[in-house]
Amino acid sequence: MTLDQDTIQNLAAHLEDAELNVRAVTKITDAHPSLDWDDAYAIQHAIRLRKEARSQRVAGLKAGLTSRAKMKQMGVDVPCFGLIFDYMSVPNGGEIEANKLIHPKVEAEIAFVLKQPLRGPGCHAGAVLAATDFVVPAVEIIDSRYENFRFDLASVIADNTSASRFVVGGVARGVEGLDLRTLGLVMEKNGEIVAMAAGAAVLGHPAVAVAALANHLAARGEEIPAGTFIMSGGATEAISVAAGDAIHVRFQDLGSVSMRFV
Ligand code: 0L1
Ligand code: MG
Repeated sequence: MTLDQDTIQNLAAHLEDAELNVRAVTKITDAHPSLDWDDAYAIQHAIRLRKEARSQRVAGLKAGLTSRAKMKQMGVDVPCFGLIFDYMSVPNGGEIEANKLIHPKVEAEIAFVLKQPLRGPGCHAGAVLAATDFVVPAVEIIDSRYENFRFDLASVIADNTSASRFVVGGVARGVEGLDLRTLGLVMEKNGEIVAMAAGAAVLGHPAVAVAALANHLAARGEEIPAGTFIMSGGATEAISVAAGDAIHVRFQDLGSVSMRFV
């Protein structure tokens, strides 16, 4: 770590204010070029504490930048991990107020709910599947607090990996008999197909992203508790949306997820 506690608290306030005031800021590594990933996760944790102090609760965990399409889009080569809060949840088919977001994008994801805890190091996809209660289809709405989505990995981790809203839909299914690698998904924006992928786009298998999260937490002495909801990362590149747009994503075997931006 390179930052002192005061700087971590100030940067957490700066980034959370950007979210709450719907105002983009420059990436924080411009002013703090030595900021490393430990600093970034410490800032993310400080944002968590600020939200919890206002009675907002963690609703789940997320892996981000887990597909080649997203890594290429964002110019990075490793995943990142963040937190999903209760106020970010939008019902399937619901409306999202675009003026509460800076420059939202949507990405289709497979989400896992665990029936057993997962602990690294050495967690792997097989252990994730054995610990999975069910999977559900989901769409994450990301909204980087950085101008023009211009950031580096440390900046985006500190910004809670652009977490903003999420929609869960379709049907919940146990993983027996499901091949999450070949499970296809098609995203439509205003009735036009804008993205397609298969589960394997996420690190070869979406369960690998969940295992990577367990291993990441293990390095901090934490595990993923039973019952945790985990978004495994966008299978496609993220698609920009604005007021007036309708998004509909069909997932093979899992039903669909939709929302409207108003
Ligand atoms: O969910 C994610 O893939 C994290 C995205 C963070 C970077 C971005 O805002 O695109
Ligand atoms: Mg995502």
